Amino acid sequence: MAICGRRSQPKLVYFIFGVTLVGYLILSKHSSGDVSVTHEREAPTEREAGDDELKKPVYQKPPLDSNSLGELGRAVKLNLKGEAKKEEEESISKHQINIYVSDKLSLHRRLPEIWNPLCKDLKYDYRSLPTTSVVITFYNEAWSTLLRTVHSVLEMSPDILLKEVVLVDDYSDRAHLKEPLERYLSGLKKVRLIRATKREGLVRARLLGASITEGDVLTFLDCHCECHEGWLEPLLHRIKEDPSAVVCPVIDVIHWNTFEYLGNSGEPQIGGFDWRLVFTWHTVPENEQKRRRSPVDVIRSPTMAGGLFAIKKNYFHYLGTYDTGMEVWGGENLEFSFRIWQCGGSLEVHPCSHVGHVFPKKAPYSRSKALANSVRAAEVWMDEYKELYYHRNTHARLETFGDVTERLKLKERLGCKSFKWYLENIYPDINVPEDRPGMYGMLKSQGMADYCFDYNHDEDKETFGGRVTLYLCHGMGQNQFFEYSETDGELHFNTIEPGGCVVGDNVSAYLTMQLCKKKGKPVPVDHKFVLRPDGVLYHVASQKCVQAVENKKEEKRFPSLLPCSDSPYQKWVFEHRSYR
Ligand code: LR7
Ligand code: MN
Repeated sequence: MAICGRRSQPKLVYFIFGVTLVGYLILSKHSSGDVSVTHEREAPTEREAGDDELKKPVYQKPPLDSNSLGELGRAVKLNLKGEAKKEEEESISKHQINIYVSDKLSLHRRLPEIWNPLCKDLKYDYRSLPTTSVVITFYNEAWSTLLRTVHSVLEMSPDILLKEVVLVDDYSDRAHLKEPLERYLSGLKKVRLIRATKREGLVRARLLGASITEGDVLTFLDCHCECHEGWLEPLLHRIKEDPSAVVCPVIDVIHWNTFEYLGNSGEPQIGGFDWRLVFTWHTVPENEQKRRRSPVDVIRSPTMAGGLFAIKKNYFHYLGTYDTGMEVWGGENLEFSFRIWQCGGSLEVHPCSHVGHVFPKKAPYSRSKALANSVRAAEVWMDEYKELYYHRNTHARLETFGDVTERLKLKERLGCKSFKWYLENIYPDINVPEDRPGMYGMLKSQGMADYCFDYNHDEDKETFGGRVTLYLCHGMGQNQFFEYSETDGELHFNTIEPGGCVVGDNVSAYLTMQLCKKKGKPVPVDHKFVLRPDGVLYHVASQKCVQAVENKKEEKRFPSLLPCSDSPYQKWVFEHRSYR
């Protein structure tokens, strides 16, 4: 890619909410660059020729060199030694992404074709689709992941639909994102760069970007994405059809270490949440499958992951954009999801729109603000259900979260529906815990002082089947948060969704964690317990009682099923505390 002379046009930009955000903006609307144009397909028929003309991207991808690393989304495995190995490791610890590998891949690589074959048959009336501005914010992103995102948008989006790409630098401090980036971008059509003058966090950075856009639709992307063929049309088409639809692409995984593109043409997953307000993925529920007439119809989703979606610009404003009291990272995705549904919109995933996202090994920067952001979401949208969240996250109730009166006024003004309505109509599959007084919190042994039920759930592997143990009570919820449902007789481990249930085994005497039954289905008999007023926890199937047992050899403690007695080791009590 040639770097052309810089033709920038500085311009002051005022943040819509009157904050002291002044950005420096590079506009390069000229066409330049010696990008090679290739025609790989056979000569099209006449009718298609018109279509092909309209589909023409801003830039064509350079000719395919299928031998080059990572082409077509293939995994890259370098057997590095010595200095190179060290460099690779350093790049991982700095970015939590293997940037050493990323740097070796083409910024223009192609992806494998992974969409549902039916998607290819969808026809769009390009002239009548709304235009879009793609907004990408970044904070200290590596060069190659950022620019691969930009090129991928330019090369995968029809020129007539893409108004511009607006990049927002959220006050990064790395040298490559300063002058070198400006120089590089000035050689690209339709790309604008704007800089925040302090760290704004992704919410305000996105709003800063949105405030200068000119397209009809805002499309947000993270700064380490790659767009699949045909990613944009379905989003815009759906919004044209229903201007109150907020539409997400299917998010495919780009592996942080190998850059393999892991997508598939099967049914995509949709978003949910658990009662700690953690975003979760789910398969499409039956009732939604029934509602859809075709595998290429949109899928309604209770929540979104947050980073990748398209929304009509004026509808975004109508809905109150974002909660500008949210800092850095986290919480805004659930807040926005609740708001979209409760205030009359719909949130959908389009199975024909695929975008890859590099999921880092772990968080590359501090995300400590996420808690306050989640509390803001809970306070504004969850009504009395916020208590379920606070029970499971004892720190949350004590967190200072600022002022939300403006957001509550917005809710009032828009006449938004209740959280109860949202749960019943939009997310009927979620388990709503009962949280009856004295039946949630840590489940503490009476005989074995200060030991509580504990389950170590490996969230990445979504492991079930492990043994429930006893561990020193810590009172912080999380691994020690259990809830007894009187209705079902189930002991829920409520930090995971779909919920974990404690299950007793007659033979081994173990209590293990299993996936709970689906909502509305009969309770399996080995899930059933009776919590008696005297603290005895009786397991119905085995007719035994739960006893605190110490395994001296292993120095471990377990709740186990033993014949009932009046031992204090068979007495349990729920305790709920708040700690600072
Ligand atoms: O202070 C910041 N300023 C920023 O501009 C922090 C971040 N950012 C940028 C950042 O450079 C990136 O482009 O904001 C974007 C999102 O940050 P990431 O990539 O660190 O977030 P993530 O991918 O780990 O997290 C997901 O959840 C976030 C909750 O706040 C945001 O909604 C992200 O956009 C979202 N990403 C996705 O939905 C992609 C799929 C991941 C999943 C699930
Ligand atoms: Mn991301």
